[in-house]
Amino acid sequence: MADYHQMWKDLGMDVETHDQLCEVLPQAFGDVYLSQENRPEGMDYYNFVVAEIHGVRPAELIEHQKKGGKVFGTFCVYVPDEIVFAADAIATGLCGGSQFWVPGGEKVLPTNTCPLIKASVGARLDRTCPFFRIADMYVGETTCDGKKKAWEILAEDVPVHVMDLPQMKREKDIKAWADEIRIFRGVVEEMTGNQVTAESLHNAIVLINNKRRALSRLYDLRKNEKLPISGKDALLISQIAFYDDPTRFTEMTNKLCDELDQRVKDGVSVFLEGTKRIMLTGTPLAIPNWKLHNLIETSGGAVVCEEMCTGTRYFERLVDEAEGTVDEQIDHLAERYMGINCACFTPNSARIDDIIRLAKEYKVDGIIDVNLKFCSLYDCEGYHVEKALKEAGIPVLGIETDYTDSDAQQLRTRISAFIEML
Ligand code: BJ8
Repeated sequence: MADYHQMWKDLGMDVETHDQLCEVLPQAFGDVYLSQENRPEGMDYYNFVVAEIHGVRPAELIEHQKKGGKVFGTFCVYVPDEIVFAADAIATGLCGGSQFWVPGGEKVLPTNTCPLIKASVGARLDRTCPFFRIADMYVGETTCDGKKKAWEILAEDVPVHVMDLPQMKREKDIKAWADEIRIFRGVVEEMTGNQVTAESLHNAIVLINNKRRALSRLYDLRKNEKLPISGKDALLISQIAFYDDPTRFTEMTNKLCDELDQRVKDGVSVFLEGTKRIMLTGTPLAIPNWKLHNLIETSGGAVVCEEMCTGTRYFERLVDEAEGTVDEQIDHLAERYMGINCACFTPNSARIDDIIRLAKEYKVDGIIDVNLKFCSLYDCEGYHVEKALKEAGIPVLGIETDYTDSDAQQLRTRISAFIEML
């Protein structure tokens, strides 16, 4: 990796502590990713992105800022990137997926907060992630209680705008979300000094839809009997989608899909025949959380789909691309985004329907319902998920875990036993 120490210093980072992270990440990535056999050549791009994770993209964001541009950090798939890009700004995902940042979050949050929140707060307060330093403004949302309180803590250190996400999906709630997007537009326009116009918003909708199309193409390829790509690799691509340049990401993902199309034609699979097809459902797996995919794919299973925010919830369904006024297009955004099924909604039965549909589409043998420790939303919803799956005759295993490796052995035993009985 090139030397980015000066850039990190200029960002006010704790470079010494950050060096410790830089030391362990390549090893972890090598163990989990580079050890795989017969990986598609197109994965070279994503390997490069991870190898330079705190270098290349941060440098691009800083370049954008030097030209007067702004960067917005987001934490949830309900926040519409389109508004940000339409104002000539850049949106980047900020969710923390490493245990490295958790102790920093625990200094200000109760221990029994989910690791995703603790890691995100720790990455900011400990000054050990360039993305968290670069963002001019954080965009929070009122999804779960832990996040709501985390925004208040982060707001002491960085400008935060919170979007009030409704928790039901009645007509008035969709209208309310459209209003929140209108308020967000005003905030973004003020911060950037740029206008969101009908034309720029239309272009941004097409830009982000194209990213969704590429991801959807990638996931469709995982529906094949012979899997041209591992679940681990697909997860990595989903994670990178949150912060890479959308145009380049779309291009590289489509290029990879061309290679995978050829693999399908040639009958190439990265798994042995008879490998059990597993779908994951539940809380998101923020980068670099590769723990479960690694355990499953080294225990006789192949992950074929993630009904997660780092998965289908991120890209399914497009925003209507019909041209119109900014207001009309914002209504289209609200409709698309309110179609995401997060456990913070009640009722959330459409998520159960999604899970059953995806299980059929991806021909899964079994489902692992994953819950990040202390996420009571997904934990409670697990009751309905597991009940519906049992009724549908789809085997399910419920798992609760965090970012540490302390339960890896125990999880491996449970996952192996589950896969064996499929
Ligand atoms: S749309 S899943 S990205 S809120 S895991 S922080 S819910 S306590 S991340 Fe999420 Fe948006 Fe929903 Fe997706 Fe809270 Fe649960 Fe932690 Fe979570």
